[in-house]
Amino acid sequence: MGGKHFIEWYPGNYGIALKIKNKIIEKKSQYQKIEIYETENFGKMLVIDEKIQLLEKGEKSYHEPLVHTVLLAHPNPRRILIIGGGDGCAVREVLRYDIDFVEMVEIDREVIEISMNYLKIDNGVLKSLINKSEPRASLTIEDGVEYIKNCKKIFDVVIVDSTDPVKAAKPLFSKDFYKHIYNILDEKGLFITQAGSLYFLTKNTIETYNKIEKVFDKTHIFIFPVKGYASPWSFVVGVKGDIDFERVDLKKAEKLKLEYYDPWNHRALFYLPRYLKDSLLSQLNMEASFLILRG
Ligand code: AG3
Repeated sequence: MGGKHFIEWYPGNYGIALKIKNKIIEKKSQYQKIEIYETENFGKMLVIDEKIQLLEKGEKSYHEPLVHTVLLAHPNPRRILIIGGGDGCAVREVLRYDIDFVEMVEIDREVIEISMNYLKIDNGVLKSLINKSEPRASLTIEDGVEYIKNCKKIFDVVIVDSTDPVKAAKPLFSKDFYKHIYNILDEKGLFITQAGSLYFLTKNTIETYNKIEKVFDKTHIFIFPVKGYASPWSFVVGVKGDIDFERVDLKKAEKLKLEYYDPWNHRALFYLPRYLKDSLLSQLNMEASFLILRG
């Protein structure tokens, strides 16, 4: 393959490669190495510690299933918390709803600054968080684990938009952290996290599911094809109280004009590949097995 390219390697010597025009910026923050490239066909690309975080043309294939599945399934999502998401795309999607407030907690200020100045796909939301000019949104620069431990507020939906479970993001995949999330949710609440590539980071997917399943009243797992990641990518949803995550509000969905996630086909999310069912079934208790199999 001629020309300059970027490859993210996954376990199994499997990689995702993109032709690039040039590197726009590289910066080492206190926590990680942050890079932005201009790609040939997908606009800008954000890379953290050699791992592709998003492609400008395609990021919605990740942020739509991450945000809209839970916001359309919750009967009245008013108070939202995002852990991570420094590029501003998740909060941009959340602000499309009629909410009371969204709070974003990001550990790395540099991700926000670089995204605001070089990526610029957040619709100006990051600037409004910093200027405090969006009354419905606020930003805290803090480790999500610490924040949640000391948090006295109550939320309807918690979204974890993190990097893979290494370095600073590792504790965001712990059972302890999930317990704290459960505690800051109202009596009815939803929690969602990305859980890695189903085929290439399977251990991450299964472990995340198993931990959340021990803490939440009901747990769902779904996969989605994401541009720029080794798809299918997995997401795990924890339900607290009486909410049916298999139903979404189609009236609300109408106005959103989504590109990738189709709320009219929400149930399709739960038809899992045999591969995932088999891996989960070999490790789960009977009740959870029933849930997985019923699809
Ligand atoms: N979410 C990043 C998901 C993990 C990507 N992992 C990988 N490429 N190995 C955060 C960025 C999007 N807001």
